Formats: sequence, structure tokens, C-alpha cells
Amino acid sequence: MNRIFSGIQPTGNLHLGNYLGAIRNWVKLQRDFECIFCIVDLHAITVPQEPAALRKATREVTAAYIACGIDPDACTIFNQSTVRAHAELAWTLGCLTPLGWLNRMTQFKEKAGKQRDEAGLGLYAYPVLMAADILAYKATHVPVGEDQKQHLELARDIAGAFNRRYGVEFFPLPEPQIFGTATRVMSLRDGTRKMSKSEPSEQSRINLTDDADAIAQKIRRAKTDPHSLPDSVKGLEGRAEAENLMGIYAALTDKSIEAVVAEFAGAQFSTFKGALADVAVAVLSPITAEMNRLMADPGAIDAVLRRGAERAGAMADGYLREIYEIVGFLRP
Ligand code: AQP
Repeated sequence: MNRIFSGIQPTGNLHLGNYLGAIRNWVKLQRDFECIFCIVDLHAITVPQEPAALRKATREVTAAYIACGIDPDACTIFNQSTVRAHAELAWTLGCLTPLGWLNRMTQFKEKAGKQRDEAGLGLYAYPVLMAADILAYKATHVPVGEDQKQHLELARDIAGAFNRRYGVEFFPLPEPQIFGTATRVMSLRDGTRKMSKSEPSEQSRINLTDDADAIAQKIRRAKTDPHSLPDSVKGLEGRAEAENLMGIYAALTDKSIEAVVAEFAGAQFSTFKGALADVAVAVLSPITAEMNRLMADPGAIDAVLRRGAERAGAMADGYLREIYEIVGFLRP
């Protein structure tokens, strides 16, 4: 059976980008794959997190997975720090990852920015931990957005390096699971930057916990340009905000961008934004309601995570024992 591993960092409120770019696709995958969906809290602390906020976000991401349609009985849902194999395997894999490979990672350069010497070792080693996440379960497929493609390439290289170093065929090389419709959702305040949990402006993103009024208000205030909407897809070129909002509408309604452009050709942004707010509320309201219902019972969320950790731990510990055997660690 092909096996999927994917995860989201509990670094704040999940937003429309996480939903359209990741979770919505995972819901479809659970029909055809054995799925492991993680809340990657070890990754989250590569940048500073307030402990209480981290705990709250971990439950919130779990609730979001379930509210979006991930079945906790059919899939394994757990938080990363509860399965020790992630951190342990990251060390083993880190020992055979050349620094030159890590130096090429663009996400580190973006996140560390000019303060490179201040950035933590964890942020630098983030892609090695991601490789460990995937390889700890011998996952065969990883759904990735555009931004994570480079890290998955590295995970494949690290898997190959392990197999070569020890002369084994232990790790499968994980394949990217690309979605034709995978959407890169951009900020509502700047169509050239991706919608992000850690962006300070609340107005830049639609959170899965936003109510209908907040969604409508954020869309109404979304940045636009002074022109009416184009009558061809080519007319979206150089109009990042129009392209983003129309792309979101297309993703939410499961229509092609061509169909959406045809539907709103020549319309004013105000008309289009009204329609966009309606579909966003229609799609997100049931998710928000279900999330709120789940969040009211943290004990039940913790039970899901505990069950997931047991299942994931059993699988990963078995592989880790084999890996330690291959590496030559004595188990006295
Ligand atoms: N704007 C987006 N459009 C499409 N997909 C997105 N994803 C994130 N933002 C968008 C996808 O969501 C998954 C989980 O991402 P993550 O939380 O692990 O880290 P991230 O990609 O760094 O997300 P954020 O929101 O930008 O978090 P912060 O601000 O903490 O760094 C991934 O599959 C990602 O592609």
C-alpha cells in the first residue's frame, strides 16, 4: 500500500491557504492511500513560540484536520514530538547530510533573512527533520506545495545517501504528490506574498476560525487595482491581486480560472468581491462550526492525538530499530 506523510506547523491560526493548498487535497488522498497526518510541533519551534500558544495551536490544527474531513479512524493524526523517532532519525540522517546541500535551501535564506548568524541550528536543519518525518514511516508519497518541493528533493537525496552509505535498499525514494489544482493563495494585502500564519496583519489572511462577518469584511478590504476585471486570462498578467482573488474563487467553486474570468468579464471588483465572500462563507462556515464544536472538548482532541501517537510510534519505532541495526548501534 502506498503511504502518505504530510504535516502542518502549529504556528498559529490555519488559513485559507493551508486549506486550499494542503488539507483539502489530503481529504481526497485518504480514499486511496494509507495516510499519516502530523502536527509538526518540532518544526514549529525552529522559530520562537509561546508555550501556551503552541499547545492551543496544536489542538486547533488537529480540530481543523478533522473539521475539514480527515477521518481520524482511517488516518493517523498525531503531534510530532510524541513520537521520538522523528528527532532521533533526524540526528542519524543529519550525520550524512553534507552542509553544501543545506546551504542551497531557499526557505532558510528567506526565514533567516539578514539575521543569518542569529538563526537557530534547528531552522537550518529543518529540511533534515522533514526528511526524517517522511522516512521514519517509509512514506512513498508526499503531497507538497510549490514551496516545499526543494525540501522533498533533499529528502530523496538523503534517503539515497543512507542507502548508498550502508549498501542497502532500505528507504524508498518518496515521490511528490502534485495536485493539478493545488492553489497558492496569496496575501489579501499584497498579491505577491503568500498568505501565511506568521504574517502580523490579520487582514492578510482568512482564518478557518473567522466568522461570516469577518470573512466578508476581509474580502471587502482586500487590496485590488483600479481597473475592472479582464475578459481573458492573459489580462490577469501583472495584476497579482486580481489573479489571486479570482484564483481563490476558482478553487472554492471547483471551476477553471478561464470559467471564472468569463463569468466576471468586465465586472467591477465590488461585484466580484460580493460573490467571492458568498462562496467563501458557504465553504468555510461548516468547517468553522465543526472546529468550534471540537475545540469545546479538548479532552476528545487529546484522545485522537494519543491514539495517533500510539499507532505512529509503533510503526516508526519498528523502522528505527532496523535503522539502528543497519547503522551498527549496539543494543546490549
Ligand atoms: N498561502 C498558501 N497557499 C497554498 N498552500 C499553502 N500552505 C501554506 N500556506 C499556503 C501549505 O500548507 C501546508 C502547511 O504549511 P506549514 O504550516 O507547515 O508551513 P508554511 O508553508 O510555512 O505555512 P505558513 O502559513 O506560511 O506558516 P508559517 O507562517 O508558520 O511559516 C504546506 O503544505 C504548505 O504548502
